[in-house]
Amino acid sequence: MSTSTPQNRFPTPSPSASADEAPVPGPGYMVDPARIPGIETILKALDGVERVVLTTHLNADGDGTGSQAAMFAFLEARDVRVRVVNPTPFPDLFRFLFPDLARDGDFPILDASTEAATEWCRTADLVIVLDTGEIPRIGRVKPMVEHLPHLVIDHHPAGDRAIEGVAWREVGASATGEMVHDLIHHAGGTLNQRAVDGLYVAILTDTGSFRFSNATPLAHRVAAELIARGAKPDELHDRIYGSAPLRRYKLLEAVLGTLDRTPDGRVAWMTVPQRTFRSLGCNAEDLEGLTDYPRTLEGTEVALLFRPVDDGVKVSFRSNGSVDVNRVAREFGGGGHVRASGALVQGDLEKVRQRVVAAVSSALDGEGPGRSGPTEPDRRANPRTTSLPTGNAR
Ligand SMILES: [Mn+2]
Repeated sequence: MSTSTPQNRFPTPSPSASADEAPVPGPGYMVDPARIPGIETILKALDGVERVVLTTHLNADGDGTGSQAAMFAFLEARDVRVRVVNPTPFPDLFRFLFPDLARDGDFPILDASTEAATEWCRTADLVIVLDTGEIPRIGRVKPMVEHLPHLVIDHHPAGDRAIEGVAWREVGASATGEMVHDLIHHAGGTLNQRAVDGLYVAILTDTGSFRFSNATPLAHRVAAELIARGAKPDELHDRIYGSAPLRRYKLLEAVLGTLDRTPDGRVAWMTVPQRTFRSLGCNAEDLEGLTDYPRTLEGTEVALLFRPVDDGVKVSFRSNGSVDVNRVAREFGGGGHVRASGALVQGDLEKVRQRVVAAVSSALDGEGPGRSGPTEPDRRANPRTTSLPTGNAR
């Protein structure tokens, strides 16, 4: 594979790395030529832009925030002023990817409910939407940026309510961060330590720590580049997965007690008891990885997690690939990926469970719309419950 671009270069390594462990140069990464037209569309749209809003989906995850951190660094280095305005509060876990000091009273992350966020959106030149391309997924940010041109950089299928504007979509990318890496690389842009860390976190979290089928050769290649540029795999993994609060294990104890499956064992599920969830003071991040238990049970083809909430039951779907759970979730007003989807379903828990298990079972039997063929194009398997569409379009 070769590329015609003369711009395949990285800037000098981050100044924040100490001299005795300065990153070594990467082995000469090449952006897939098939991605270059998409990248150039984005770069062209960024021409002359001075003020940008960066946003991502509801309940931002490591890919959304990591991609934001990298885009932030890239754009600021080009003298573009950037603010992050997300539809839900920026997760504490990923705040380290952004500068923590106010510069002239300006914080890079603005809470969408504030006047500062409204004002920034009002006066910006455009909005960049990362890691989703669907209108319902940007929640309250949508009306705030309606008047702006939209750029979408995303690795999800476009969906029924796609955001209009300039879009670069790569369904085969392991993470949006992988795409942002290629964009910055192709542009010969800046990758400072936070950008490198952000992109590594993006790929790390979206591949389930390189365990899932989207941990492609390219995902590893980009990760290798990022490590060569100063990302520390052990430190970043520990920062994200290495300090679970006690409530998480108390919740796991309660949830594991609900493990159940169909008689043939092909569909397995667990339920998050609402009372326990509340009394432990849990949040959506505490659900991280719970679907791994039914998913890794012997014989499981589709795993489900049910969580009653005030306005229905949130359902997470995980498939081993024999069923397209994106299509099954869409039957229930949700969506996501072929192997990992979500929906918010109206009704009481028992009825919802029966309907969803029945829909998944019939998809497995080849009767429902979710049956996928052996030439499955979408190899993704995003395990992050918190990152998934819920069908919650408020
Ligand atoms: Mn993603």
